[in-house]
Amino acid sequence: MSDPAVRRSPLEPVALADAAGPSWTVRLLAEAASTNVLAAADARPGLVVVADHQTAGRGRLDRSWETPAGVALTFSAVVDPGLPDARWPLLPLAVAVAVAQAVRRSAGVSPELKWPNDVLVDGRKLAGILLERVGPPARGSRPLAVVGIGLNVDQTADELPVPTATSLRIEGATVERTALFGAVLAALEETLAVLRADAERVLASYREQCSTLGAAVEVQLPGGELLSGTAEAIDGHGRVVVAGRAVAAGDVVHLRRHGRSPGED
Ligand code: BT5
Repeated sequence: MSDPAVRRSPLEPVALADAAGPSWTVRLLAEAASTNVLAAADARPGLVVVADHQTAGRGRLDRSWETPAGVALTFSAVVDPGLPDARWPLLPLAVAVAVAQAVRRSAGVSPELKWPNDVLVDGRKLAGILLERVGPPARGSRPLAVVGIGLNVDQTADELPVPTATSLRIEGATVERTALFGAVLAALEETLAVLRADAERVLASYREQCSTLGAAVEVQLPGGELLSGTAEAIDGHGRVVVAGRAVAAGDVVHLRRHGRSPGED
């Protein structure tokens, strides 16, 4: 049984700033429509906007991200990736690697990564990542990335919006949101530094954890076309290669996962 005091432990600005450390400026809001929208509107490297309750959380392609108050982490960190344009497509993969690392370290749960950047446990979604590019804010400066992360921490099954979701609590881990927040930001800084220095290392770590690799998949391409086949590789540009075709953007459905699908026991 969980302790209700831990379960509904509030986020608190000083504790969040301490957990984040000196590289970040944390802005905590009791409620916000979307932390990505707020962070993009005031994009400065190191700003992190956290909402204890996000009321209009955004997913990709006009989808939504839904979490109740007080039980999840929803935040957006503004970073200067310091990458040449050709390396930007690796950013979503690197953020997924960072979130997985933080979850492993703080919760002892080992997630898998679904291309490009879903963080799953046993086929169910634990975290979603929404990356947006802003700027460059001024002439001569570099574009920034708003890294939006939604992480299901303490939800019970009936607090999840879809049956394909899970939370750390459901996976048997009791974790303080504040500590996890600090761990995600630390892992993000670490992974971005590795990405700048040696992108192959991040790709290797991504491939190791990527459950899309080798799976039978269906990819909905941006134009609406459906591509089916085996996901054969994640190439050096972060693209998934399906039936011989390298795909840079699209929605992937895993058709079979080790002989079972999410929801099956
Ligand atoms: C994502 O989109 O996975 C990106 C989600 C990013 C959310 C963060 S929260 C902080 C920041 N501020 C924002 O406004 N957004 C970011 P996508 O791959 O499109 O997945 C969306 C789909 O996931 C929905 O259509 C639902 O099926 C499902 N979903 C919604 N809420 C969920 C949840 N809490 N847990 C698991 N799945 C969820």
